[in-house]
Amino acid sequence: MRLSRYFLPILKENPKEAEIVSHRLMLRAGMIRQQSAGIYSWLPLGKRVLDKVNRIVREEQDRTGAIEVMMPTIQSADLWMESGRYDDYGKEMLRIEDRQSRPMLYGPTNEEMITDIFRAYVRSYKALPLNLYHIQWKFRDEIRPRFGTMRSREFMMKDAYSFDIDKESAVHSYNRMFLAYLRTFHRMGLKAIPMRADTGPIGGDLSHEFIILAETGESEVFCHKDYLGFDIPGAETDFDDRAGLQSVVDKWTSLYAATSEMHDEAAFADVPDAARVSARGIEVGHIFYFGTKYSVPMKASVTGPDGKDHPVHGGSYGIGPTRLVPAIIEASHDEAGIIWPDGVAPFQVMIINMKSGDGACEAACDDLYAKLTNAGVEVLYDDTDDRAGAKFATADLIGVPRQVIVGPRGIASGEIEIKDRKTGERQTMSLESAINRLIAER
Ligand code: P5A
Repeated sequence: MRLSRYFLPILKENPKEAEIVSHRLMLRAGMIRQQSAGIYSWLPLGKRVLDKVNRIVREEQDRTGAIEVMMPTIQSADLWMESGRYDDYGKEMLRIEDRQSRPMLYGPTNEEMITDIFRAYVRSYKALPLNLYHIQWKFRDEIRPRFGTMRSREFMMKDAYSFDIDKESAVHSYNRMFLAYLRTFHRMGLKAIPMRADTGPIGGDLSHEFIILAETGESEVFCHKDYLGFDIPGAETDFDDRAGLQSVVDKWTSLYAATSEMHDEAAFADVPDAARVSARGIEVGHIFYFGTKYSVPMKASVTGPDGKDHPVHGGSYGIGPTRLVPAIIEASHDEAGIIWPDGVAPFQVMIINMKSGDGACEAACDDLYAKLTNAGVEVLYDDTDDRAGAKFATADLIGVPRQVIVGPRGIASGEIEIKDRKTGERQTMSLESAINRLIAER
């Protein structure tokens, strides 16, 4: 992408409304625009990052055997009356009426709808286990939307729903998601700690929130420091291996970790002084096992091996992609701007032409741009006529991992510089070795 033809509305000034660094940087880097309280448009740079986040989420869901569907954002209130949650949900639910005065709502979550889909088609235990997920917008009329897309009213959620014949297999489905979440957040460069959590309006008694430690986090959390060094399950994990998965979950739940609602002072006091972490955190995922809470009132049952009817055991599993983007920035930035981890970077390489109008520089940049793009590298080429200083500032602000700096002095001897955004390290090399290296690193 040539910057001169792109849409990157960078802000020079710090926006006053932004209280935390991720919100400030997302606005300054032209990633999002607020349309009304807690409702945002995603501009091109933000959209690219959001797509990368969703790609990782999708790959890790698929790896466990979960299957992607797409449910609508607007739901009929009837389903919610069946489950009994229509009245419980309160003011957070945006209720609407269609032209026939039928009560509708903008979905804050989809347990009812997926249960309706399940009961329409599945009759036998032989179709189980089943886990269906989608990545879709949700609306919750939060009292205090704040921090940009971190807590918004309209937000994106990956929500998965599992169906099993009994509690034992439902716990295995829960464990599959538990491991998938560890892998998902790790691939985004985050250290997420599963913590025992309250189940709120979703229900059930087994639940973990996945929390990123961050000073600007909204929740108060307490955990053992060793979690920060635990190994992440590999891509070769066998998601059908019940005992194997259980042992990973046992390890990841063996030490103290709880959100403030579930905090137990006495148990925390048993954690050795030096290992006690009491901090703030951002909830990026939340998983629930709720048994037959929806299947009983909504009559979602299957015939078991015994020939009898069994209400299915369910769980639901949420990740917030539009919250993850600012969470990643909270964890990875410096004074100059964002530092994207490779897996979610909007572009892999940014080419900076230090002297626009200089024939040799332009020829070298065009050559680099064409060769890298043709090899499938995602490149943003700053071909504008801004001065070098402004280009450097933009590159640092938007945080593309590798900057290729092309200037007249270097080019005279066929050389360019590669700067690593994270470490600030610069290396001089020939145009050709730069191309080879950047293609190899793709
Ligand atoms: C689980 C999937 C649920 O709704 N039902 C379907 C269950 N869980 S949850 O904890 O309420 O939300 C799941 C994740 O969605 C993100 N999230 C938000 N992101 C931005 N703004 C919000 N207002 C918001 N509310 C929830 C979080 O990442 C949360 O873990």
